[in-house]
Amino acid sequence: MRRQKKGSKSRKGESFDSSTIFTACGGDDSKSAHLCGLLPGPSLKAFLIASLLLSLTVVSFAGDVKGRVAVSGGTSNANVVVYIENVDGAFVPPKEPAVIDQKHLMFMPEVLPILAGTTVKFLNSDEVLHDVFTPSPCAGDFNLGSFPPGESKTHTFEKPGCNALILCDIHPDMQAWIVVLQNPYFAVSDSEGNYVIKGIPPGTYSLKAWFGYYRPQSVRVVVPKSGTVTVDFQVKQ
Ligand SMILES: [Cu+2]
Repeated sequence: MRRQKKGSKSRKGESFDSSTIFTACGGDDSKSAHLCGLLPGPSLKAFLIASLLLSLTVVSFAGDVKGRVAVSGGTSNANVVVYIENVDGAFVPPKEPAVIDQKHLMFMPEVLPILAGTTVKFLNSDEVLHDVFTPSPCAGDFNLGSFPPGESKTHTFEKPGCNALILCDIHPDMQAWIVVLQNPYFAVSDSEGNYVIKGIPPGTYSLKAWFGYYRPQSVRVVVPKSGTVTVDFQVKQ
């Protein structure tokens, strides 16, 4: 470590007392050398914390991807999931569950992308019984049974790449999709087809657009260290 003059300024503008650092870490004082690394003084601690914060700042580059999705033959451009297929790293699912409500005999939302490991809470805000189940093997082919108004049931979706079809055994017209993804860099298009994915680590990725039974689209995208890349899609049956 380079010796600093007493009272010199760090890069974060904090003043360090170099005598404290060198007393704790030996320097010219061989008697105290054995303490180095075991009992850092307050100034050394502050220096290490400042260095850590600085290094975190350096790696926090991120870019955005946005665009517009057109659904061929559709009456709306909503509910297309646009996502980065794979991003290096392990991502921790949110502690709070995602929510799908059942209201007016519909699942709301009808398309829900989630990070793998996320728990989904199914509410019943109607005045009738609902029964939530999936025939999708990747989601465990579960049936949560019927439950009355005001109650809820939960299920955790573990497998990335699983597109789970969610149905109600009582109302055959009810349908939703839960799209389980490897990372949190995803978005759902609004009725105009607009989407935006923010804060993506810079790199080259496969960007995908998914819409139910339509053919999935895939393009290569280079996410910059800052700024926005625009990618439009047209999804077809
Ligand atoms: Cu139902």
